[in-house]
Amino acid sequence: MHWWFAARSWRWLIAFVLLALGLLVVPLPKVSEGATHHITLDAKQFEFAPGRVHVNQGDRVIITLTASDVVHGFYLDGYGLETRVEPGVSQKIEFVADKAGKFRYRCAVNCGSLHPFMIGELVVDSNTPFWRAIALVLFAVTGMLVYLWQSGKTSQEVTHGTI
Ligand SMILES: [Cu+2]
Repeated sequence: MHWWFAARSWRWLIAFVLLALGLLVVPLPKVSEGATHHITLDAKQFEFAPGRVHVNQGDRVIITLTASDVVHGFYLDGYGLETRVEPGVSQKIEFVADKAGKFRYRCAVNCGSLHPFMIGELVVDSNTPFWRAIALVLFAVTGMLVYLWQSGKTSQEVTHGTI
């Protein structure tokens, strides 16, 4: 076995072990750990009440949609959820807010002159805990140091080899 092959596989082995450790230390976000939000959303000409809904990423959201005057609709951007609600007959929409960001919900049934302005906003806060970010940074720095250390060693070996 050539020396360079040994050096390379050694480096790959370290990279692999670090990656495995990193995956152990940094667990993937669990969708099931979120809270459940029951939200009653009333649609009327020409607004939703509440006009803004705030949840955390991974939360289960159960929206009870009502219409207090005419037939309205509900369409949630980003999640592609859609329903139609008639006065007196409430509708349930249930989903897990797994995407972080701001998503507009809008009326999906033409309910009158100001229908295009019937827009609300769902805010989904990212729930990456602080320690998880720290672990990621430590993992990256350790990996970089090991890499630099290994490449320094290899260049020394190269120098020795050419002499
Ligand atoms: Cu409408």
